[in-house]
Formats: sequence, C-alpha cells, structure tokens
Amino acid sequence: MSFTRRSFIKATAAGVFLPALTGRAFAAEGGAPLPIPEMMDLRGGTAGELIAQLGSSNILQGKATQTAGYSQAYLGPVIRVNRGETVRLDLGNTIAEPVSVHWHGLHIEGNQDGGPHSPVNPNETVKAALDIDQPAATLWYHSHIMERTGAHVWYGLAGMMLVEDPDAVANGLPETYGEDDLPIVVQDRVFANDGNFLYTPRGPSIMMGYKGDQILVNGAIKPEASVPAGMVRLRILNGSNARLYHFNFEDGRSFSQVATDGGLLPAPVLMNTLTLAPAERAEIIVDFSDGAAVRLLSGADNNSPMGGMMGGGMGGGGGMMGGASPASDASGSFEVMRFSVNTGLEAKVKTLPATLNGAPVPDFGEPVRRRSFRLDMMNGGMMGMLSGGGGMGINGETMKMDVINEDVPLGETEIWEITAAEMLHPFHVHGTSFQVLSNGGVPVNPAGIGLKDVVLVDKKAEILVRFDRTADKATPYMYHCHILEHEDAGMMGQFTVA
Ligand SMILES: [Cu+2]
Repeated sequence: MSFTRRSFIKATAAGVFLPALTGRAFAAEGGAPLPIPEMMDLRGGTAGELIAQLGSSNILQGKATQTAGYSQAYLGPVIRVNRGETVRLDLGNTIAEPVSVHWHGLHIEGNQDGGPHSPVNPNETVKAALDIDQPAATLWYHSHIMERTGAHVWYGLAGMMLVEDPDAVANGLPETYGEDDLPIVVQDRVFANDGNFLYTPRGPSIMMGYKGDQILVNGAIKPEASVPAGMVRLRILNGSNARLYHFNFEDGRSFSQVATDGGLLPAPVLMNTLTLAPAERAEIIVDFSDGAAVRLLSGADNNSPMGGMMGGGMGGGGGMMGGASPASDASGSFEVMRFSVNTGLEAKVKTLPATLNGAPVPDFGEPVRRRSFRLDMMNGGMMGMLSGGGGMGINGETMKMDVINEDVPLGETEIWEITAAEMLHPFHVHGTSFQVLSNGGVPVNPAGIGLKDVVLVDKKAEILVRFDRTADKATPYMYHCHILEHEDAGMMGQFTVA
C-alpha cells in the first residue's frame, strides 16, 4: 500500500494508457487458482489508503500485461466498511493522468461520491471521508473521469466494497471471506500479441460497447475456485465495460439469489440463469454438497444496436464489426470459471435460510413528479457505425461538465422514466438506490429484484427514486449508461440535489 519505485517510474512515462498495438495473443487455457483479493478492513475506524498505480500482471502464461490498480498491480482490494461509521481514506495517484475513486452504490453526498468533478491528480493525495449509512450490500468502486472511465476500468482501476451492518440480525449465510464467501469480479478483455491489453474503442466498438474475447475473474483467465462441500456465497460483480452475462452452471443446477445491488432480498430467489449487466451485482448461494466439479458458464451477449447480428456467437475473438467474443459452443455459451470441491475444507453452512432478515425495506412514499430520460445513440444504428459512433447523449444532449441537466429536490420521491430504442442500456444513478416499477412494459416484482442502482433498460423502464443526500453544482451526481464506451461518448447527465 505504498508508492513503489517501479510504478512511479512507469507512471512518469508518457502515454501510459495509449498502447499502439496490433494483433491478439494466444487464448489462455485458464484453470489457475481463483485469486482472492486482499481484504482492506476499514471497520471500527481504521483508516485506509488507495494509490492508483500502474503495474505488471501475469495473466497470460509467459507474457506480462501492463495493468493498473489501486494499491496493487491490477484491480484493488476488497474494502469492508460498517454502517454507521465514517470511513477515512487517503486517495493517491502515481499515474500520469487524473483518476478518481467513485463509490458505486454508496448513498453519500455528491462531494464524497468520487465522480468526474473529484479527480485525484497525479502525485496528489485527496482525503476522503465516507459517511456510511445504508443496509449491508456488495458495492464497488472505480475511476470515473470524463471520457476516460472506459480506459481506466479496462486497465484495472476498480475493486469491490462490502458494506456490513453491525446491528443486522445474522441470517446464517456463508460469511467466511475467501472460503465460502467469494468475491467474483467478472471482466472480459482483449490481449495484443505482446501480452498487453488492447483497448481501442472506435465506431462499432463504441456503438456496441467494447467487448473482449478472454474472460477474467479477479484478474485471472477462467480460474478455478476450490470450495467446501456445502453452501457457498458468490458475490458477483459484472465489472466489464459492456458485456452482458447470462450466468448458468454447465450441469443446469439451480442456485439462489440472496442479494442485489442494494442489499439482501426479502427471501432467496431460486433460478438457473442470472443475467447481469455491466456494474450490476448479485449475491448467489450455490450448493456444492454433491462434491461434483462444475463450470460456471454464460450465454451469449447479443446486445447490440443491430439486433444481435454482431453481438455474439462468433467464437474465437472474431467479430466483423469490432465486438470480440470468447470461444464458445454453437449457441454462443462460454466458460467463465470452474469450481472444484475440496472435502478438506469445512462446510460451515449446509442449509439456506427461507427468509432473509435485514433486507432493505423501501419507504419511498408517493411520487410527486415524473422525469423522462431518453438514451440517445444520436448517430445510432448502421449510420453511426459507419460514421464513427460519436454523439451519444440523453434527451438529445451530450454530457457536458459545465451543464447541470436536472435539479432534484432533496427527499422528494419521483418516478424516472428511462427509454432506449436501439439496444439494452444499463442505466445507473449516483447517490441512492431505487426500486424498479416496470421494465420492458412489464411490472416488476420488487421482492424478486430488490433495490437497485443499475437497471438494464429494455425499451422503457420506470424507477421510483428519492435522494436523501445532497449534491451541489460543484460536485453533482451523475446518471449514465454503464456501457462505459457509451458513457465516455456522452450518454451521461448531471444533477444536483438540494
Ligand atoms: Cu448504453
């Protein structure tokens, strides 16, 4: 957790985020042990430090990859915080361009939010103080700089954050970090022949979002987790820039979702397939008591403005229009990671609770107004692809740092209606969690999806939202598409809360 000479020297070199590379490295076979990120436990008043830095990571066999991370070579530690406490961190930056630390999903004031107006400049230290007051949840943090968020997250400036509630009643869920309670950060990446990441968004890969043909979990390609023969909790974050995952197990086994973006669900929800859009989280409980090894798969991501023609199923990293796809079967299904059962590990949890104490209870009250947000691919479709894919926005306006798009009254409940014509867009709102009322023209059962901070908009979604923290003009909150190439192209807006 300190400046390293190596990263500082590399950081002072020009163009650290601008690899001029061609071609792709060989696909890796995977199977390395699942990396478990270091836990940074900031409960009880312990202060922390996050230093954005460059590093070198051994992701491919025999080739180093230049990466970025917070206080480590790639990604950041899992940060654990307590409800009811003020968490203090020093944020540093040894990289040669401004970065930030946005606390995705935290209900905190705009001036604590770490958005585009709160950069950590090179060789600067910013003191952060986060007032944590929300139910237990799996959140994350990532850099959020205007037009640079996609590159920053791709190179590794992201990590998971766990909010704990010391007053919550125990539910008997698995909670032994790294054993039966595993962080699962899923990302897709493209590698160049020399082993470095390739990130060159342009026309089509901006329109579709930049997708990779190698699947990383916690920074390793298709790793293997060794788990006890009992109930195991997977805290899954889709940390990808653009890819949608449809997670399922190769043997078709069911599993139970117990938490969503905003925290626990009222009761476990049994399912066979879990769809997660970029930035969404889910906690699932998987029963490994049969002792069988199993692979976690994902169905193809067909989300594209061309109606799926170019989205997936091409296999082997093809993609005529720029969207790389992982090696897959004929249906487009591909491997994410593997699980093997180690009977030498104690199975501490063998049954799943029927209901979950401490699930957030929405208390939004009656909405007093409605706002509409139309997600625009203004040069959308094929024309946009041919013309370079520029000009995305919301309600016809491309994001501008000096324009406040909305002023939202503090503590008043509103319905936000989000529409998106050409493809699915994961719409994220800073500063709060919301309830999804309807999506795709269908009412949503709140007990099944819980409180959210990202909604994957299917043509039209309605959310019930209220802000209980303020955000001023100097550090407004953002709403934006979490396909990061869309965000960086301007599909974002700013709002105050007062
Ligand atoms: Cu989008």
